[in-house]
Amino acid sequence: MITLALSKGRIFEETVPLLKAAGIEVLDDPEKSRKLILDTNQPGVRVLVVRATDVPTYVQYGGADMGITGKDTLLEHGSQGLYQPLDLQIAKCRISVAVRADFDYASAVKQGSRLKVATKYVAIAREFFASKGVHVDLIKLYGSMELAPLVGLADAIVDLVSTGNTLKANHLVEVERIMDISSRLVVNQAALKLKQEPIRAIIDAFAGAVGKP
Ligand code: PRT
Ligand code: MG
Repeated sequence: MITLALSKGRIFEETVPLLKAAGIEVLDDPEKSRKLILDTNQPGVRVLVVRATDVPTYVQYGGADMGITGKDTLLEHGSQGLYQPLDLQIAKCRISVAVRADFDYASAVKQGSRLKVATKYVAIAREFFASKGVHVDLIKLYGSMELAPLVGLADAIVDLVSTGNTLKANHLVEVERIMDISSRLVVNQAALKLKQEPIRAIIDAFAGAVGKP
């Protein structure tokens, strides 16, 4: 049995065509079903529905043989024990610094001001600002980072941006692009040895389908 950990929403939706290329069809819709273990048309393959941030943990500890997760999540979680054979080029976005449109970020940085930064990505933010030599107080949030600068909780946020519409709707502007993000296939190292043949077949099928509509 091969167990694949996926999160609902954009990653699941963008993984469906890759699974199809591997001859795998998920039999339930995770948005409609309350099941957390989904059967597929292949008796030897099942899908676990987990929170996006939990995918690396399931794969690392062998609760799943493989999973699909954003580079943001991997960098924040760490990738110990995870084999990363493929960038799947799905769920693309970037991780950026954004501030209120009326906040002069460039001057604050130039003057060496201490910045209050709200983010779910404290490791990525800490490393980025350290590399720039900017002193920051990091405030950990679990969602809706865009709200923090609007109510004075923070001067800046570090968050994912894709269309930019969420920033715009909240009168925020992107002032730095930290890095481009896409989702990766991650595989449990022990599973790769024990179930080499079926796992290799899935990796190869995904590799052949990457970037194809
Ligand atoms: O939503 P939930 O709290 O359950 O978990 P999650 O946010 O971790 O999961 P999910 O499914 O929302 O995101 C999973 C992965 O998709 C992320 O880890 C990224 O790798 C990737 N991804 C790609 C994105 C986006 N694009 C994205 N735009 N994840 C989140 N967003 C959010 C962003 O945080 C911001 O609030 O969408 C908003 C901005 O979108 P635009 O289009 O308005 O710029
Ligand atoms: Mg989300």
